[in-house]
Amino acid sequence: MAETVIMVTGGSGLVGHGIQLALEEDKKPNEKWIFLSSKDADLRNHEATKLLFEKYKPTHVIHLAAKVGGLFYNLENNCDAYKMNSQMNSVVLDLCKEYKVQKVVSCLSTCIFPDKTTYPIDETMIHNGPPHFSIYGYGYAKRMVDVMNHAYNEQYGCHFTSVIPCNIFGPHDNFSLREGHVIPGLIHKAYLAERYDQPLVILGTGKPLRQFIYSVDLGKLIIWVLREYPEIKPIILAVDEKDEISIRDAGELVIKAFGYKGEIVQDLSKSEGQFKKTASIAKLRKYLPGFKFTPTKQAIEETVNWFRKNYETAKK
Ligand code: NAP
Ligand code: GFB
Repeated sequence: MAETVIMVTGGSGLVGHGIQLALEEDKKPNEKWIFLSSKDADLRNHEATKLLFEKYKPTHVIHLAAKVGGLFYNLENNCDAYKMNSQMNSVVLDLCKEYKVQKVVSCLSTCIFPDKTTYPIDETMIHNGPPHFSIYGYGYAKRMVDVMNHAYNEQYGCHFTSVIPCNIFGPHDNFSLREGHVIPGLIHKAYLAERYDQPLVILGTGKPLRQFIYSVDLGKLIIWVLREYPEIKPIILAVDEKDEISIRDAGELVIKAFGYKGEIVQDLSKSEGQFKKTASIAKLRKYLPGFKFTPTKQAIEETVNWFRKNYETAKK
């Protein structure tokens, strides 16, 4: 059987490690997996990236690479977020077409849906109105991936598709207090609060709602999309709507996982971003009715343990 060569751009990040962890129990003999980081090439540079395609001749690509940040990064960097992500996406998809890659799975995000919307959000709603002001740069760059997927398929017959994850967390996350997402941010702050006996600050009221998916669960689902999902249209990969929790709930789970007994302070001076972006996984459930997600409490405990063990080398 011909070998399948799967090149994962952005493979050194949170989701890339989620896929690597998922593969530990699901490797196939004829699959060769290559996990890239920016050290292999800056994917905004067409020539440097072409050398990677020349070297690996991938039959499949999972395109994760992106300039990713939480609410506070995106609020201040909408222009850079648009520019860097749209450059990477154009270079990668064009080379996938040039090298006749059999299938490409790219990554969007539930934060790119219209801010003014009905709930639950579903895959048909991506382009129905502007995204939330806090992430329009990143949001439009991601939406153009869906547009390019359809255009490459229509004009050149390419099999390019995309997944739309909700908020993700897990080992190898970006724990930066300035640029990271909420769960790694709270884990990092709880670690410092415990170590230096200082209050744990939760930004905002804690009322906004989020669906949080464990990176290993997402890794399993992305592997399934690569191997089995037949459509060009995107598919939402999130936990069930009923498992949506508030930021405050997430904070409580982090504090419990640490056994933190200190003071918790709210900083109401900061923006809270989107109040909710509840996404439906009805389409995923049609394909995978029995898929089981790791309980959020257990996933946060595992991430806290990972962070404690890897504090010195964790991205922060
Ligand atoms: P991440 O941990 O920040 O990793 C980003 C990856 O992209 C890293 O491997 C990084 O390489 C690589 N990269 C960044 N700029 C690059 C460049 N110019 N050239 C080559 N590689 C570059 O991100 P993540 O959280 O795993 O996100 C993976 C995908 O999921 C992204 O497309 C993101 O938009 C999407 N997503 C993330 C979330 C979330 O909550 N985290 C939610 C929804 C969707 P280095 O390691 O060398 O920097
Ligand atoms: O994960 P996050 O930064 O981004 O979550 P989004 C922001 C929410 O968590 C806001 C609250 O309601 C914040 O007020 N929050 C509380 C905190 N404490 C903290 C903290 O210490 N750090 C952070 N960051 N937030 C992201 C997009 O939006 O959604 C990304 O910016 C990505 O591009 C992701 O697509 C899925 O969930 O608001």
